Amino acid sequence: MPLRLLRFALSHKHPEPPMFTEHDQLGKTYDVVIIGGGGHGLAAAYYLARNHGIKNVCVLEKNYLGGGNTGRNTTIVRSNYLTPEGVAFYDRSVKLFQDLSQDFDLNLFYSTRGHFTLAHTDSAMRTMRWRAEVNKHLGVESEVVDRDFIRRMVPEMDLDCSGHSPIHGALYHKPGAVARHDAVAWGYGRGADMRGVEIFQKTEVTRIDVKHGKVRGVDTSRGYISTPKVLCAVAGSTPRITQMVGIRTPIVIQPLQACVTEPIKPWLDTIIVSGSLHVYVSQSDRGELVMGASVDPYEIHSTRSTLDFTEGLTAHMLDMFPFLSNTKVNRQWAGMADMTPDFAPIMGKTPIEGFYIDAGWGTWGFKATPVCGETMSYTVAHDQDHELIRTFRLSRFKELDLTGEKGAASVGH
Ligand code: FAD
Ligand code: PYC
Repeated sequence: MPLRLLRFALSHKHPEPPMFTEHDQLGKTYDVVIIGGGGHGLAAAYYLARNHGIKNVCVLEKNYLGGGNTGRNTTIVRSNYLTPEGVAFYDRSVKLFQDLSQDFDLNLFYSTRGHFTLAHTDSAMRTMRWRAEVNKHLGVESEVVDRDFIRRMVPEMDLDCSGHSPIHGALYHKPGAVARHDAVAWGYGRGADMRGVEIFQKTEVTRIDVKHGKVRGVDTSRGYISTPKVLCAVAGSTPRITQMVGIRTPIVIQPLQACVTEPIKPWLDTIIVSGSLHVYVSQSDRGELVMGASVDPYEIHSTRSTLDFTEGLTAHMLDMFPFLSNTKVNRQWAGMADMTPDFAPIMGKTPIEGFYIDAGWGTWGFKATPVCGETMSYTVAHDQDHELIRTFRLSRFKELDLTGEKGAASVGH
């Protein structure tokens, strides 16, 4: 290797410009401690500082920012949900996404593509009509479309799916979009940092100090912090954290896997989801097909990935798009999805004073990142659940008052 290159390699004179400040030491006390440096934790920190002037806040991340489900998802953003409460909540998120690149001065590659949820049976068509009516009623653009419409928009698709499961029609949701997931985390992180929030990577919360039903502080891998308020935003690690404060939730952790192909020429400018075939796919700006399936059918707290998944997914992709038979899968991975029985999140205050939860994000939480930040920061600042999240309160399970969103989940489960 030429000596000149080696000198650059060994020099510390030209470090990469940091996205946010690296603090040497944890403070002794903060007004709010946020556990989890994924999109949700960072967004809550950003809006606490920006909307509520609460800046004595730290975000503790046991690995690196965005390394959890935020950096592992297939980046689909949409608001075509089933319940009126769900539609209103996710619609707010889609609206917040529109201005984020400008707010952050960072390109999030937010790209509105249109989103098809395919129906392969009469009963699926009924659910699509139901969703379309609820969506339209709340001002969200969704409509049931027929095979001709789908053929015009995606001429490459075999609408008979090789005879296995012919497509009857679809729910078409024009605002459906994709965005660059890491950039969302970085944008919120940088924005929070610029407003005085302290972010610590490689810092794990190991215990939560609760006395007489009230939060007093947290133990971390770098020492103790005293605080009256803790926000738990750890997705697939939620059961470990709720155990620390003695709260039970119905969350179970199931792996959700995804993969990308090699880059190929652009041919897919929309997002396709098939619940019956357990497939969702979009094409990235680099040309890769970004694809996923439903959750693995068992509880396991691990991010291992399997050959079974790739075989099942690619077989169903070929039912719809047989011309891809020579396309290579380049990478695959998994995240830990925090699944709830009704496919809606768990958000808000808890029976422990000063302990707030933002969890149950399963396979559907990336799109909610902005609205979670906005509503959870309000909830923490005012010690009162924001009106948009009341339907997601933890106590709904005890009250048997569920918010059933299974019919709007991205794939069959
Ligand atoms: P995360 O990003 O997981 O962040 C939580 C963080 O907490 C992690 O970084 C973790 O290291 C940290 N942490 C855990 N324990 C501790 C501790 N003790 N101390 C400190 N830090 C801790 N949603 C969509 O809307 N659209 C999609 O297309 C989509 N596709 C998906 C595809 C896959 C393969 C997966 C896995 C998920 C998908 N999702 C999708 C869901 C979405 O990714 C998640 O719901 C969302 O990213 C959750 O964000 P978060 O910030 O809550 O959690
Ligand atoms: O919630 O739209 C979604 C989604 C797509 C893939 C995984 N989740």
